[in-house]
Amino acid sequence: MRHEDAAKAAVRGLGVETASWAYANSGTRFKVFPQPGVPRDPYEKIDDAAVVHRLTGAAPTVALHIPWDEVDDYTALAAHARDQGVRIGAINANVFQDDDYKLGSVTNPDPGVRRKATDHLLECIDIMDATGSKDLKLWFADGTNYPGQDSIRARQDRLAEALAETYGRLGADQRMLLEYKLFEPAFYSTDVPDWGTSYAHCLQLGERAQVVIDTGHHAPGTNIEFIVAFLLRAGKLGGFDFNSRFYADDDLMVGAADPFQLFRIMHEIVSADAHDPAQGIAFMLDQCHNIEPKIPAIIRSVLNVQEATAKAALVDADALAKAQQDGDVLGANGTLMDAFNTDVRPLLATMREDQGLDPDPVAAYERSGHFETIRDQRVGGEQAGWGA
Ligand code: LRH
Ligand code: MN
Ligand code: MN
Repeated sequence: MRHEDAAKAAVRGLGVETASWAYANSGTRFKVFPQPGVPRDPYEKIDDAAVVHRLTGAAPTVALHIPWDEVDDYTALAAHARDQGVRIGAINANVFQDDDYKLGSVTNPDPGVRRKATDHLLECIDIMDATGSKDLKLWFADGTNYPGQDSIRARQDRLAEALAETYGRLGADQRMLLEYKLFEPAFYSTDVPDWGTSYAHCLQLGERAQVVIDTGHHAPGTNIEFIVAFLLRAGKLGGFDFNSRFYADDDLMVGAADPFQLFRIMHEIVSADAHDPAQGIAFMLDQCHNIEPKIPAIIRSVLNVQEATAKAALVDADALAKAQQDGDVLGANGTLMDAFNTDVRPLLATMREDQGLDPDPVAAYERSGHFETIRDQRVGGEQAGWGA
């Protein structure tokens, strides 16, 4: 297969999961700027996700966050998604916005609070059963602010206990995806601060526990593609929360701040054939669109992932392997850079035309009149519950 055909094939198979909360109003702790036309309930968030999928052909699933997306009937919500042409993706558990969780959720020193938190994780598995979701995504805000505030070791024991109980409740075809984050909201110690901690817990839990890499959750300068390569080799990479950052957990559009980093990540993925959907890696977006219009920003983000994937698939693998084997440092690096520096937009435009899509999904959205419709129909849209 020609490199260009291989690139198109790699991109065509890739599904990017969008996040329900990205369609709702969000902001920083300083201010939320409400936007016209944002969804008023989870049903409308799914409607927006379906618009993104219709225009890109590449966003077939949408992640929920519970209780932000709480509804009476999850079977009905999943049916609504199906009617709109999308499916429910990961169920994200939220154990970080209740007064009881001031000192932590599953690692709280109070066994009653730990019970409440673990019960919420179990409830999220009920929602997976009702919606057909295969992934339980866990991120814990747990940690401490002051040295001596709590026992770091005891908190690890409590975490392991809650994870084991939750893992035991998973169905045979369901996974637990454990996300880590360097710091925030805890500032002194975080209970799952890095991939090593997540990996160690997942290893102990079993095959269906895997690590999620949120690209915004690392110290500046961290080599994320190394983490990708390591976890892939160990069979422990469950997926990504894609976004980009300049300083901390900025949650900006993936590929906006550092498209080269996204390319390097996708190079590790493509060179291990892990973009093949059969490998089960979840390519999710975890972003907030605080000042830019949300649906076009999410479309742009999907395209950014596609562009990085196409470039990664254009890497001349034979030439790279030969240069590496020969110790040709400049040749190897040049092979990678040739692919990165290729403008893949024309290739992706023709791929979309072959798929019966508009070659420019952002422009197609602007022309569609969808924004004007939701602006007029939806009054009083929801806040994501994030950064309020
Ligand atoms: C935490 C996080 C996690 C949450 C989401 C809203 O910073 O990345 O994935 O579920 O943000
Ligand atoms: Mn995340
Ligand atoms: Mn985050």
